[in-house]
Amino acid sequence: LLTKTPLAHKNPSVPDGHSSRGRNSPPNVAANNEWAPLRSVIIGRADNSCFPYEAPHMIEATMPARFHEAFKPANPFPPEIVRGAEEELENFALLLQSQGVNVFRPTKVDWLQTFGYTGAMPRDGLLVVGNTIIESCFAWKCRVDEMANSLGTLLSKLGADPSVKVVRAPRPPSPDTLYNGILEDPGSHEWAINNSRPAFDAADFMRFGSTIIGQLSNVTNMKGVEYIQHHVPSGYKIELLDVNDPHAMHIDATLLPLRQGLMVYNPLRVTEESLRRHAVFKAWELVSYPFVESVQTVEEATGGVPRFMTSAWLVMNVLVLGHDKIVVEEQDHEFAKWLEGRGMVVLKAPFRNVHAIGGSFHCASVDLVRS
Ligand code: DAV
Repeated sequence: LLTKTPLAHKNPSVPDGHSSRGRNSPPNVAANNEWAPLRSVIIGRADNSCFPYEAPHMIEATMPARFHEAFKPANPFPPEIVRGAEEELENFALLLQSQGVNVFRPTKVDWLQTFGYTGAMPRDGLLVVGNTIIESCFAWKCRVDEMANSLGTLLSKLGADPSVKVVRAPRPPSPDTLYNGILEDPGSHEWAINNSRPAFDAADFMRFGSTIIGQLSNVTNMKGVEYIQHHVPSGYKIELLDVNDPHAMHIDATLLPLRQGLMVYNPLRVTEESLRRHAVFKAWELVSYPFVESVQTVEEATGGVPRFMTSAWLVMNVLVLGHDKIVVEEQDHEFAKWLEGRGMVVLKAPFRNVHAIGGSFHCASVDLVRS
């Protein structure tokens, strides 16, 4: 007997890695650290990326000075960079698939049309804690619809699983008062936003089991921290790290946990003493990034591809696959060698064009399942 099964409507840009859960099937969302074996991940998409457009004081606070004039409305990144970045992301996705990781990709979006920025940096927009996905309450106006446009279909699919909780961001109030005046925090930093509504980028937070280490920044305020604390599953607690960086935006070029008990940190931004104040690091080995000198000069070693949006500390923005495996940019030889000396297995991939658009392997991914 032949039964006709209707084919589910599929978005061709999102591989169908998601299946409805049976009793013993693996979870669709479950991750509470940065180093357990990666099983399922979102890898960003670079197509049609445009320079973000924000208030001048925000661009001044967060973006490299020599590129400020590029941050204007309807200004696509150079086409050869976007093409190169999309190839690199595709290659990165295939590399992860070859390692047995289930990979999802965002929907292709015309960011020029939507006055948006990119689909290449999903880490900024989604914080996965346990079975819960929290969408960022973006400070940047050009990013408010980024998750809906690029990952809305996937979020709806994942949210249909009763074991998964998806917390979509509320619309910012109108008018949005976030940029009216600056916020002074007790650490006497001055930030480009105030505390008038919750604002955060997920990339200002890193998971260390039940402790989530975060930072206040030019895109993350105290109301944002309280919002996340309210939505994480019970038992998880956010602690704010004292970070010395007036340009702060995202913590993932500041901290790099390699495995349980071993973390590399950026010595220009945090001290071992400030890290030790957090009980979660009590038994950890904390290693200052070993090549500070070469980071200062790496700008010349990017093969001529400009880094429009980040510092050279992007070298630390790498993805740990678990079992001591790590993906590192293929030209970062010195760091790769050092990691191997610490017992890591280094997989190399080209990513210089993605760097130009605003991040490296950690920024370009969102782990959905680590087990
Ligand atoms: O240069 O520290 C790296 C992370 C961007 N999402 C920096 C920022």
